Amino acid sequence: MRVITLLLNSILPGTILLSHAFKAHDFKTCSQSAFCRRGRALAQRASENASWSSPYHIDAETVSFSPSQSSLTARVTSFLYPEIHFQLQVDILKNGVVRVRMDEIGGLRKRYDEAASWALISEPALRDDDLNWVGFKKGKKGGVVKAAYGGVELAISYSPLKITLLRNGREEVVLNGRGLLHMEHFRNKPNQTDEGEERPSELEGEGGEGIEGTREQTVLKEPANGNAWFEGEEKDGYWEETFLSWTDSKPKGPESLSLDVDFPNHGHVYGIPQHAASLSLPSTIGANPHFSDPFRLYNGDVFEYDADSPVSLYGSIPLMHAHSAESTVGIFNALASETWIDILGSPTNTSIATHWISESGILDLFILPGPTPDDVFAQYASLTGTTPLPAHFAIAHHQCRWNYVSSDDVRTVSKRFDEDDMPVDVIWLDIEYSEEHKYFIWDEKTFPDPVEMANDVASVGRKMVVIIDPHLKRTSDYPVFAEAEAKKILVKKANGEDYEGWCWSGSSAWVDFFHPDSWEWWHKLFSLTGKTEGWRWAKSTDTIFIWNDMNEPSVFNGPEITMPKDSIHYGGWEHRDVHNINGMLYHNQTSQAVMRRGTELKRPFVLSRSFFAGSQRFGAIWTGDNLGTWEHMAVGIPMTLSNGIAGMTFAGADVGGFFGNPDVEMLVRWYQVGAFGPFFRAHAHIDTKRREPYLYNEPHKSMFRDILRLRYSLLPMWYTAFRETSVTGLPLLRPHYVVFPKDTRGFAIDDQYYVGSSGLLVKPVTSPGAETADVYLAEDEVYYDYFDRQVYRGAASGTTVTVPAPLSKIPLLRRGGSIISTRQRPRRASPLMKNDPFTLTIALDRSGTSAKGDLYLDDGETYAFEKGELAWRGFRISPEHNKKNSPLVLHSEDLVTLHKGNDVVDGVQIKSWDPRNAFAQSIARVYVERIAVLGLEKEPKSVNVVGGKGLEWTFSKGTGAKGKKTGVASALTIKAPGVLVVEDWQIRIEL
Ligand code: NBV
Repeated sequence: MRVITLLLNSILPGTILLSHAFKAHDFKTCSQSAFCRRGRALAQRASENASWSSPYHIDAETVSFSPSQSSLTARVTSFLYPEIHFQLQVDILKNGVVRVRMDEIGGLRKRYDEAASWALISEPALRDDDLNWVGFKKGKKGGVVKAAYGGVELAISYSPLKITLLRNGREEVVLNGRGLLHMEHFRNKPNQTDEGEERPSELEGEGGEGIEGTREQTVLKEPANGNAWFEGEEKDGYWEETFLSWTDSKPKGPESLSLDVDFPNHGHVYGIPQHAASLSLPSTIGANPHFSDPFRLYNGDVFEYDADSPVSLYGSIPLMHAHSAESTVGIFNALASETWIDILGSPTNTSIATHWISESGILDLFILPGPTPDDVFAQYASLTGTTPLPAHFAIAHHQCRWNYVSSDDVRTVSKRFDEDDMPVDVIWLDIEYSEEHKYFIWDEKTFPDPVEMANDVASVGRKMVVIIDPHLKRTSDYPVFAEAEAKKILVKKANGEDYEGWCWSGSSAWVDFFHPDSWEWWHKLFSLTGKTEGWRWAKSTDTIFIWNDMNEPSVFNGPEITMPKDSIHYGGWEHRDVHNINGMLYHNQTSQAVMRRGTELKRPFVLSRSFFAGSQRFGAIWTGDNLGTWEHMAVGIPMTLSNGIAGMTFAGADVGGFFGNPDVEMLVRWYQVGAFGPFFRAHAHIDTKRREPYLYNEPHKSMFRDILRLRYSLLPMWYTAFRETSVTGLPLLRPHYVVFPKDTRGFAIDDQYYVGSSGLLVKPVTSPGAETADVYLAEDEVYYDYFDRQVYRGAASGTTVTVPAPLSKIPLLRRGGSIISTRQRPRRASPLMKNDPFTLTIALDRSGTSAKGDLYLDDGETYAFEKGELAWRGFRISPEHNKKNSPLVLHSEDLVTLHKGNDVVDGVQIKSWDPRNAFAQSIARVYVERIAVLGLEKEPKSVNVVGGKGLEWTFSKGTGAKGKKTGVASALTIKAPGVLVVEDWQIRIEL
């Protein structure tokens, strides 16, 4: 903190110093946010009024259907304001997803309606061409329409308006069942506010540039019977509100949206990241003092956040899963404005009521019908996309610090890793590389030779990541600012002038990435070809990748450390409408810039702090400024799991904690957590002691080395898992409810997880002094300790086993039935492993005879894989025949050929698949150096390559996989089997 204050002192003039900055009280609670107060008060009135009924109803004569009956439109009116109408549209999409949209018709102004267009990969298609389609039909008695499809039924009741998704007659999702729907219509501002304050008349009726379809300004009559029972007595914060020293002018007046979304038959909800909270989300109404406020989604730079709280952090994804043993369903509420979500679980834990309150925007909600978690992932991925296959180095080990202070410091860090035989792929540079925080511009005093530095780092296969923050120092000698100003692409203040705020660079401006003119220009800055006009980052190389921090955006002297809500973006939209998307657009454009900067398209790597639904398409995120405490280490796991639930699976927390000086025990454990997370980066605040792993003494130094080497040996597994998520949208880290959706005992488990489909079950230790760890096994299957082959047996009803976990060891089990490919040669950086041989480890399942796994490989940096330049191998062991003591045969197969017949294999465009493609040929000599088979019942009689030679092997006696046995598993080790990884072969084990 001291250093931050010093830094701030040096960049900010005198007394505006942020004595108030970076504290919990800098951020609003619901009671400090007028629309949230209004929304919660509405819910309160509803709960206290037994005869409460939603005033919103469908005007029956306006109901119409699309020709295919997959889309319904209708006019909705509230009894309270008969002159105001809303257009409702309910679409049933191709994959069974239901989209519900509602907007005011001909309102005085226009509600923001573009959030979904930024989040979605494309406009989703209607279920038009489905032959078995039974579309919307009016109910016999009227007053309800129904559509039945794919095992579910959608029922829309007219009055009050209610939308229900049913499965086998059971209610799965109910919208407006409790009557909390309220789309505050646009109104005329009275000349005087309730507080008696005069308002400038020119703000009245402003909708912003280019917004069409506004209604004549009519003065609405108050309903005769009064609306106070519904809207409340007070016009609370309709036209203006003040928080600390900031006043938010609200030229559009009240326009909030409230909706209850209930899950009458689901006891757990997950998702809506990012919060430091458990995976299974707690109730926000009730006794828990940490969760007395609703979960908030409002991207913010939250300093030293609490490890157990509904406070909004850096990113927002309005995606929620609801889960029970019977089904999983999802909700994607495509809103980009500040949003609060109350959650109320029933005392019996069998139903959950949620209430979503957003400041602005149209209703645009997607119901994902499931019924399995995997289905919900696929449905969400079909809307917002998946994490593309990253550049291979990005999944390796990253070393960061605020700051490596000079190019020689960088060289030394890289060298020190080598001297201690610790692998690392990326050295990062934080903001101090730049001259006066003018990003892109190297501080020549400390970084006189950036290109040579990057090349030196690259000489051992390493990359660099350099930070580019979005605040631009407002000085004409900074070409990035000068060009942006000249192009008129900066965010504006409410009065139309360029917005100015304070950040690291002092007085700063922000590019409006909603402005299409900013896109090509931003890409050009990164060009390495020199074939562009204007300024570009010439002092860069293609081994330098990018980190986008502070893109919520963080503004030191702004309300809640961000931009005022009445700032104006392209199209005249207010910042309040688009706040949660802002960071994603920056991430998107940087990612495209990096992808296109050379002569050939290359996979980009851009880390972003802020994110929204769809951000997974643009790179990785991290969980921001955590603390070096056990508590923060622990909560990083459910946070990463929650991000994965919401599609943002390429995520991780700062290893070691950003703030503070973790002791060595904590740091070793944190590396273990990081090594089993998708994004694995050590990072530390400028005020902390250096803590690179080579700085420690034995025995800890070896522990760090071992865990880093373990990560590297498992990179083939991680890359294969990334391939899978890039195709399916399934998260890389899978919590229990995802893997065992019917096992109620696992629904709240969030401190252990499976990695992809590899069968690895991880239970990181996150408390001091541990010698053992309890691991929950949800199934009747054999599990093997990764390191010593100790056998643990699960039970169909679930059971907990105790696994030794001394400091040197992360509790890590292999699920019986899995085959994992590793590379065991220690290297300095992952590109140097390209031609290394593989080890296959086969963990036989409880039958003692079967297991399978896959291995995906490609060049790791280009898009040639989309044209079939790849190898996707399947390994499978099974008995040769059904008789007792049958030999076991291990098959190596080409999975693309097995999937052939489709032009597209799992999303990979393969026109005419050639297993001998150029990439496969480039690794044609890469061989399998060892095969281990765990859990054989007895020593083999012989082992040979089918059609080839007999092989050398050793057998270590031990427990077989069959039956309820414990002890150390038997292990057959086949050394140098002489088989090639990209070829088909079979190995026969005679028993
Ligand atoms: O750029 C400095 C830091 C960075 O190290 C950290 O990872 C970000 O989350 N940045 C925030 C700004 C200042 C934090 C106090």
